[in-house]
Amino acid sequence: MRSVRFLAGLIITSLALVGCTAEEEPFDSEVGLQLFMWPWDSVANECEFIGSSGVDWVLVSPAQEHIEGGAWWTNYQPVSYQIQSRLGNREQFQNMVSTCAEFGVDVIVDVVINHMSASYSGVGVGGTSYNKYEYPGLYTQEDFHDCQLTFDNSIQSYADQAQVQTCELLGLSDLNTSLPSVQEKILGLLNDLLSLGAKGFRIDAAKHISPDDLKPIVAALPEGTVVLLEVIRGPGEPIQPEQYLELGSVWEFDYVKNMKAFFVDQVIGYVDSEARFISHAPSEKAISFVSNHDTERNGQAINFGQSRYFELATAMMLAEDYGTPMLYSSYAFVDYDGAPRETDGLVDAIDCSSVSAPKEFYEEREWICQHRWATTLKMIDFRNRVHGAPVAEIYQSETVYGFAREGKGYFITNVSLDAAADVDVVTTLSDGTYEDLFSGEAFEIKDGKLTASIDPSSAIVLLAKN
Ligand code: AAO
Repeated sequence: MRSVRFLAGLIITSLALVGCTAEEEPFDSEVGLQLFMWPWDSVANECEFIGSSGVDWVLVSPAQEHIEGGAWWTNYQPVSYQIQSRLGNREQFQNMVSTCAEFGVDVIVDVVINHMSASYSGVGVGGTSYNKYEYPGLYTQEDFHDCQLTFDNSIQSYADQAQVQTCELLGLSDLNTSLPSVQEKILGLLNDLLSLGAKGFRIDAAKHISPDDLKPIVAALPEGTVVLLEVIRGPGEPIQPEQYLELGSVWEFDYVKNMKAFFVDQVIGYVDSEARFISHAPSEKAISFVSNHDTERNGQAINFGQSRYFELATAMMLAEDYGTPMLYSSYAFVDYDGAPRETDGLVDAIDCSSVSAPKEFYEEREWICQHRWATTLKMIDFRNRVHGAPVAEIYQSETVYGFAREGKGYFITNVSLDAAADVDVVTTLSDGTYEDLFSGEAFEIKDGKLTASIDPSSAIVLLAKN
């Protein structure tokens, strides 16, 4: 099911920027999927499955030519705006986008436009010779910020807005995005990706680019371009996601932290939905997610190794009505830097076709294929079927959180590691026998109530029959 809900704020932005009408709504997709470090050919092969599972858009890793090296994060150090990376070339990118479009899946591409590389000299994976402040045919020294606010020009404090937006993130040469000539080059990249069929962008490190610098870039994009911004919510910081909402939608990092606190630490810090989302960006401008490639590495989120929690949290995200949910599909790693398996500098093809459930243990570099888990597929269907029904009858006890989607569905989970929980809860469902989407077991609803024992680390999910 397609919905008009996704990024309503973006629509308003687009209306303001380009004067389109509500009928020409730019992006109506509901469920997204980050395919972290997936090569273009593998995304193309997976798109039929992805489209049929009800996922509307995929977020792919940066496509720009990048520095050489074994770590996954070399993709975040561009050296030119050629579409040539360890994930594939320009032709493969275009083929991916058109194949996905055939199956109703839009491609959103991660773009690295805040900075270039941190290495003093080298040759990129597409053959471009560069040094930290010189990129032939693209940028020279004067296109970069020279913040002079810290001893090494690197960001030292997130409490200082000028540092964050003009000094170097992790020592990466920081583009002076206030210059119209730099904005033009960035627009060149974005328009090129759009010409290959991309639907929109994740703006990497958006926090490090002033909204004033981004505004003219976003305003110059064609009508309907999707803009999603990475602005990590940091407590007490001067730069917050809210400052970027007129440009597009933001990933809500507090959602991720709450999911981890709930499932991993068994801390339920909310009673009703208002309290639950109080610190969050408004739902219509937010992307909810369980993890991304940064948070699963920095301990802020549930990660692939906690696959049961990951499965339950993904289910809860799809069951509730906050934000636009983005699924995450990735590979197992032992050390922070570890990249997927590669041959001759290209990430090897991925085959998820045999995956249907989480495993307890994964080998290093094994693809997890979270988006193939049967419960996740059922929950996408659940989400589509309960669409428009408000959250009601929120129930909470020490380790249990449950809620109805008024008259259409019911979700309840017990996060205890070892104790079953007895519940007697109002579901808003009509009386009868229902099959739990999680276990396949039958549950009786009597007088609108579910009276059951919920196993530790599990959920009961019921869907109205009509
Ligand atoms: C690599 C090496 C570095 C080396 C560098 C240059 O690892 O050691 O210095 O090369 O040679 C990725 C990798 C990096 C990699 C980089 C370049 O993650 O390891 O560096 O490529 O190849 C900030 C930014 C945010 C950024 C995040 C990593 O604001 O934009 O750092 N994410 C994106 C990408 C990311 C990518 C880049 C940007 C760069 O998603 O994959 O880097 O293109 C606070 C702030 C956040 C800040 C973090 C940084 O967060 O609020 O804005 O993110 O600190 O630590 C609590 C707080 C929260 C705090 C958080 C910290 O939750 O509430 O406020 O803790 O964990």
